[in-house]
Amino acid sequence: MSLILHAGKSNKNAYKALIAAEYAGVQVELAPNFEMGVSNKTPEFLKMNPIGKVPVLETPDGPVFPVFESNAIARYVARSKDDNTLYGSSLIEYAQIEQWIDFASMEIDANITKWYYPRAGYAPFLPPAEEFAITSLKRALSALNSHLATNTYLVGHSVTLADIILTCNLYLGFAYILVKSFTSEFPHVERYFWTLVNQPNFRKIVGQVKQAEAVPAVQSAKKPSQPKESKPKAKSEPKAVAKKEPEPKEEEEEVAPKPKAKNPLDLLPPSKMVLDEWKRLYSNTKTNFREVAIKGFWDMYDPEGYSLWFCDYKYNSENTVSFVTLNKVGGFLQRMDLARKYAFGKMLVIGSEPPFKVKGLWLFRGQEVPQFVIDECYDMELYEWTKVDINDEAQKERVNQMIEDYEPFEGESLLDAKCFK
Ligand SMILES: N[C@@H](CCC(=O)N[C@@H](CS)C(=O)NCC(=O)O)C(=O)O
Repeated sequence: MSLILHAGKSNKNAYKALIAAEYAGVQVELAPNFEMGVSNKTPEFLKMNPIGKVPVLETPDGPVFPVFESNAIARYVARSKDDNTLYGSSLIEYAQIEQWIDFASMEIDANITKWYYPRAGYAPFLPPAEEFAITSLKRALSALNSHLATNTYLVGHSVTLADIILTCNLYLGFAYILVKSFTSEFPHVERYFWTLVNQPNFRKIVGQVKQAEAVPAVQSAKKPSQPKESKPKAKSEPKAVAKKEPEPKEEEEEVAPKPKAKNPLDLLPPSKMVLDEWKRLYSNTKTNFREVAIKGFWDMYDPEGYSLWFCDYKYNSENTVSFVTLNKVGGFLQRMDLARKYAFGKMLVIGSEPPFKVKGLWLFRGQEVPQFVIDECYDMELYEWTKVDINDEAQKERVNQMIEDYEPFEGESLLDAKCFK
């Protein structure tokens, strides 16, 4: 039997329970026909949550035993099945998960909403209060960034309830107010956020997330949400602290969709090199790699239609834990999915002991690292990019060795070699 969750479809607080349900294998359904401002003001709803806020969960014990407050709901969902690791596997992990849940709520969510809600018109705008919220948020993100430099997840080696709650809170920020120039100060938080929101269990609930392109301009405070019948715009008085569920997706839908622009790389003069042919040759060559694949690569290579690039991770000294380093590279390749039609890449994780070096080779359509990749994939700025001079035999040999996973590479063994094709 499904648990019923009362909330709108784009409520980040409801996402917490819905994502936890995916991980825990619990069935949770959104109440049908829920309408924000109407459904949560009925007498039946107010019996479940007297403050009239969402989300609220109906439990199998009936409407007399509902649960409100999104963290409590997510905890209930996570604990309604025993055989999952959302709460870790020891008392100390449990305590740390609770610690990060509080941190996510009090230090991250509270400061993001203190910054965003006044700008969106859900609370009064006071410049010194905004300044304090931003300073406090930066302080929290900086601590989080340091923790994530050596940890893939907040606690242990897999997703826990703390990651779910923190990511949902960060989602509101990334989607509506935390622009790239703000988040780039916290590269490990960026890597963590994009890796988690792209996990299938998150993606299924949240969909594809796009980072805010601008900090919203200040709006005048909106009126409180009212049942539709009362025609709130005509009759109700504006109330300074009126708070309404931000329903971003619905807001977005009001804007007419822009026609999809053609990728500028599709407008380049045709190339004799067919990327898929090279990818096939690479995948199908099992023996005599030098003679077959590498030779085939240079026979196909079109230096006018394509360019080759070395990349070098800028923060190798932080690569102190092997699986965190491997996850970092894996996440990068996942995020490069948008460039599959235009790129081929090899990423080497080098060294037999920490700190590991991450170096790569990329083949891109065109003569530059494509701008849409720089714009969309934040990992790009974590690397130093150098165009390969194919007239330099030493550089050409380095290309060959990277394609081939040659060992020892620059005198060191390889921990791993990942291919993007
Ligand atoms: N601390 C609560 C916050 C709930 C909350 O603020 N809900 C908003 C939507 S995100 C709401 O229902 N607003 C309607 C109102 O204020 O009347 C939780 O985590 O569940």
